[in-house]
Amino acid sequence: MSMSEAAERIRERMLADDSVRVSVALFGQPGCGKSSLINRLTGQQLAAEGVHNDVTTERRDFEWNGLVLVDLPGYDTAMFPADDYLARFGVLDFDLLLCVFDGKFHQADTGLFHAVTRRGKVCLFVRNKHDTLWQDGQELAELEREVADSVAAQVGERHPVHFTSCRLNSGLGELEQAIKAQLEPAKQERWVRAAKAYTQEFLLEKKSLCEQRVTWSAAVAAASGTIPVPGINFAIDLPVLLSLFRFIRDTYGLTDKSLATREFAVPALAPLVNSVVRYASSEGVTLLLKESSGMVIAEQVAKFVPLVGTVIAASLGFAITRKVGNIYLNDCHRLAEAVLKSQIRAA
Ligand SMILES: Nc1nc2c(ncn2[C@@H]2O[C@H](COP(=O)(O)OP(=O)(O)OP(=O)(O)O)[C@@H](O)[C@H]2O)c(=O)[nH]1
Ligand SMILES: [Mg+2]
Repeated sequence: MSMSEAAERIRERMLADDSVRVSVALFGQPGCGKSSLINRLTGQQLAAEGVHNDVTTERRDFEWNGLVLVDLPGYDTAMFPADDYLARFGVLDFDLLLCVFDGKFHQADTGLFHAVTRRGKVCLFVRNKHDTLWQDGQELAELEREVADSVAAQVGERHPVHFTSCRLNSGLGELEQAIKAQLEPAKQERWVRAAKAYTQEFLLEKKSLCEQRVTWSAAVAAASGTIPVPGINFAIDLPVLLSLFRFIRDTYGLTDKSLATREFAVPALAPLVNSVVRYASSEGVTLLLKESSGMVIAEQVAKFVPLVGTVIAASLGFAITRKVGNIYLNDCHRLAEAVLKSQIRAA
């Protein structure tokens, strides 16, 4: 396989991965925390949360990094009767549904649950506001059992109930793993890219997807390089490297907007935040390439032959772009890890 054939195959594979979408719809009584969950699962401020009761009257889609979270209006109401609800809101096209409730489980939510599960859709129960689950003289585990019992009584069979708190950010990591387990492999990858990490394990899953992307992007950048980069003695496709950096930032949720939040405004993190922002521009990548090119010798070629072919694996351009991609990946990972640790400590 020639260098350009190998690169073309890898490019197609990356495009295919990038076109995968995951859609998760949420339904439940007004105020149970659907908007808050949408924001917690993505780690982005997408939906308006509030104490006001603006009852959802239309389907609302919130999109982040290939993940579509859909806020569904009430089922079987005067406005949206049961008979055309599924077709009207495209309910059977979603990958998964979440039936969200707080307080007691609501009889009104069983109708949609039955309508979708009868048609082979997966619907998980989420009891949000776990922080409010409290009863004088009763153990938490006992209260949780009662919630699961009331779901079983309403629905007619036992189902796992996922307990979350958007206030304390608890239970979200478990819910994310439960959602992931229901998706096919390509969609699982998309889910890992888009969902916010609440555990160290999830962060490491993100890292391994990024490592693979670094290797592929380095191969394509080295193989399709046409414009010489000043200061290095071979051509590299810079836009490919820039999209790699965007991929890594998005996977870790390190957007400009989230970097401006107070979680990142810690003096000790400033150097990492600066690197993550600075190297994501053309000038920044070029600088990083120049700084790193002296340090690289074409390395462990054999390891990469199955992934990118012999010619690319042996090229200096591949070794250097891989090196640069991994430097950027490590900065992003360290930053995300530091913030996650401080969030876990604060909880
Ligand atoms: N204590 C506590 N409050 C929560 C939790 N999740 C959400 N809330 C609060 O509950 C209120 C309603 O949350 P939303 O996320 O707006 O609920 P919603 O289901 O989107 O509401 P509608 O859009 O009106 O149907 C807000 O004041 C949230 O701050 C939680 O886990 N614990
Ligand atoms: Mg809402």
